[in-house]
Amino acid sequence: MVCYVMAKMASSMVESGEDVFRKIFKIYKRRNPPPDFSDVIDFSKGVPSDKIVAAKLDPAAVSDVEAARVGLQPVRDWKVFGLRGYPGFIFISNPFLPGSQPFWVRQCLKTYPQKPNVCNLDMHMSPSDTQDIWDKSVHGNSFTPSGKREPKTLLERLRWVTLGYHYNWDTKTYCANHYTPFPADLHLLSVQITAACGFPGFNAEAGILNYYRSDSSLGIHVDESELDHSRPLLSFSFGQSAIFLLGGIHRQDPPTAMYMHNGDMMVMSGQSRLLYHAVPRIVPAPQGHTALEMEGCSLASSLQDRTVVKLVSEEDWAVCSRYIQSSRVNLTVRQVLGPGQRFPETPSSHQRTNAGWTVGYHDGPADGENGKRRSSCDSGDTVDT
Ligand SMILES: O=C(O)CCC(=O)C(=O)O
Ligand SMILES: [Mn+2]
Repeated sequence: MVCYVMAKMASSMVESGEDVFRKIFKIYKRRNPPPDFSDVIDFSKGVPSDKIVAAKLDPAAVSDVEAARVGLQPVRDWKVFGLRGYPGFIFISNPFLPGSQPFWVRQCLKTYPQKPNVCNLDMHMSPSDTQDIWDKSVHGNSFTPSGKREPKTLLERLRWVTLGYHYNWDTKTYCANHYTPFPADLHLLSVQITAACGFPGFNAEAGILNYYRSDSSLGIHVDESELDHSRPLLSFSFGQSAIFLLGGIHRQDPPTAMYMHNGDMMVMSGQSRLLYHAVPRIVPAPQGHTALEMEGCSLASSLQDRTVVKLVSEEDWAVCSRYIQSSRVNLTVRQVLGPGQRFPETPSSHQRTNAGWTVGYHDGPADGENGKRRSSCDSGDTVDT
């Protein structure tokens, strides 16, 4: 049945000029009438699906102590899945230890948006204004100098943050001279996960955080700006759930829809490293998924000296937990350069297009119904997916 629908879509594309991926993206994005979610794969339910296949990890690559230091369960306990037809795609259903996630959520909301990292607000605000996004949002008064009420806090207006080699949304490149140190804690987390997935020696060099509200979406794109595509791309999801669409190498390949819930992780590697993907919709987290109990933090606190994961204060957690009750944070980690590789001399010379169609990248989640994406400077210059 699904195949029949897809075939119909492919043939109607010729008439409408719209590719299959975009059609399915629009179906899942639609509010009225809401789409049928029954085909969306939910790895957390362990629902048998003929699309889900076993994925093999290397549990010996990461000791239990090393895993616990970054807040992960022992690798042998991870619930890991692959997808038929997507070699190199690995889905890990929330591998975090109870109580360790508040730390990573706090890093995403409080620490990583800090300078010298770059965020969307920098594009039209002065460095002093974007200096303390967290403090200004949590403690600042909510009134502008003119006495008018500020509609949103800076934290609520945050849409993306870049780490390490800062992605240039306009040229769609990374470059050697726009680099700030990659967060050591996130590097370690990424190294442990990639080692368990069979990629020793991963070097986390660039990160993109996307902040989604309940009406945000992320356009169809391929992550191909990194110079070494043999290295995997990691993706972490916190807070509300997303419908994630994973397509093929062509826009007319029908994508597979899956839920990404709080704590879930994806690894895109091998033949699945350069596939089209998108987030058409944010959906409410299933009951209990974001209720990250604070008592679990005592586990981290008893190991404080040896762990990367630190105790989150109740005050900070109150802000984080309120945020993720209505929003989603996605964090992707990328290795940009292969071993010994350097950036080409001319910054634009590694931009690529494929015959007949330009491989698009995205410029952060877009809000609302219009199906457009935000430009890097948030100027209203939008790009259609
Ligand atoms: O939010 C997601 O799950 C996807 C993010 C993504 O594809 C990206 O940042 O490149
Ligand atoms: Mn992507």
